[in-house]
Amino acid sequence: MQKQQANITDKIIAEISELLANEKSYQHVLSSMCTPPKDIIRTIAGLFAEINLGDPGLFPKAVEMEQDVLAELASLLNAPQGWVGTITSGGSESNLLGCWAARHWARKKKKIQKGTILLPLSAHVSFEKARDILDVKAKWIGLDEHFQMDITRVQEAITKDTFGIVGIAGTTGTGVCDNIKALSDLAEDHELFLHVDAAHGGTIFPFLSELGLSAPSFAFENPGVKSIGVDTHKMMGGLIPGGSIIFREKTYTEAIAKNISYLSDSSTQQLTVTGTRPGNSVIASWVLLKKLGREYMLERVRSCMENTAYFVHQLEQLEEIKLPFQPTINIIGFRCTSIANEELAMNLRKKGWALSIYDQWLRIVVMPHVSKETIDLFVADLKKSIQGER
Ligand code: 0PR
Repeated sequence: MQKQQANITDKIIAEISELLANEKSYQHVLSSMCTPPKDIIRTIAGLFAEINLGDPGLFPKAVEMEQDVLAELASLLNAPQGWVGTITSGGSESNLLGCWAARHWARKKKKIQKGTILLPLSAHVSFEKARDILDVKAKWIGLDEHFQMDITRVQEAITKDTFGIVGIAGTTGTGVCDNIKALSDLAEDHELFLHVDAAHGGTIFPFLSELGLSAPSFAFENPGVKSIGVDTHKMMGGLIPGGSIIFREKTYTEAIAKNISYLSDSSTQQLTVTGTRPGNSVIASWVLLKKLGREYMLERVRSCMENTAYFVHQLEQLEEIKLPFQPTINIIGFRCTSIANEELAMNLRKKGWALSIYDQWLRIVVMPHVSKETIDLFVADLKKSIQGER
């Protein structure tokens, strides 16, 4: 009977493997902020699949593990005593929660019902969703020559209708960190809620100075910052879905926090949009942050930064290739002087590469799966594409 069961399992897995055979393995993926998990994380995904953090009373130890993970993240973000947070489904949910908190705070504190939030043009699309869901107004601010939200333009855009600012620590397109200190000063001066989207950069910037690289100040050491989102399913290598949001103090979660009277522990509050939440993702983050710890993250960031420098060096050898910015983290942009971006991208896609097309450049994210060998293979194909080989 057991043998029969094993045979059925093997058969189904073989069938799925065949179905997905043509899905991209990460080998040629240069467009993703996700990366294949370590074996221990894969094992955890299966072993703890039934743990649901949406019903904390059933899984009190897992709830403690969530708090442990949040405490590790809060410490990376220099969160002051009194912070509160939650694990989310990723950057989009964290951004929605940050904007939701800001809207509520503005209604209460500033009596602004339907105000405006200022965002950099580099903001992730999740903020457009947040604007629509929350029914607020958004004003997009242009970038300066460093691809940062232009501080002068932010200053000029602030009116009595403005209730919040969003700064990005590691933009999706360039990896640049906005000038959070200047945004924080403006937020303090004009009494605005500043949310920082550190979905990608939040697990990179805290390690750069130890690696001898320049590290911007992006977190709670800036007093205007009221909430920060950091993903666990990006650079950290946690399970999908996994993100987080940390608030400076509990008051900012007033609108979001919900007690659910019929749950097995009705004293705990949900701070998320989602109800049922995957415990295995939180346990995976717990292993990465508590068991593998700082050494693991440092090594991960170090090797991605080293490979980014190697990648940049290889690209700079090609006369037709121009880099619109020098990478500050593991995100590279490039364009070709002789071929339009779309055509070049299509050409490379035909050769099996996945990379992202932006208005003025093609984007590569140098995640842990992007090895030097992969970079060499890609650069060889890029050379062929430039030389006109289809
Ligand atoms: N904030 C920033 C700065 C982001 O870059 C992203 C996603 C988000 C928020 C939203 O995060 P979630 O996707 O977790 O909700 N950035 C990547 C992007 O849009 C997400 C991604 C990941 C896309 C893997 C493709 C892919 O293969 O480019």
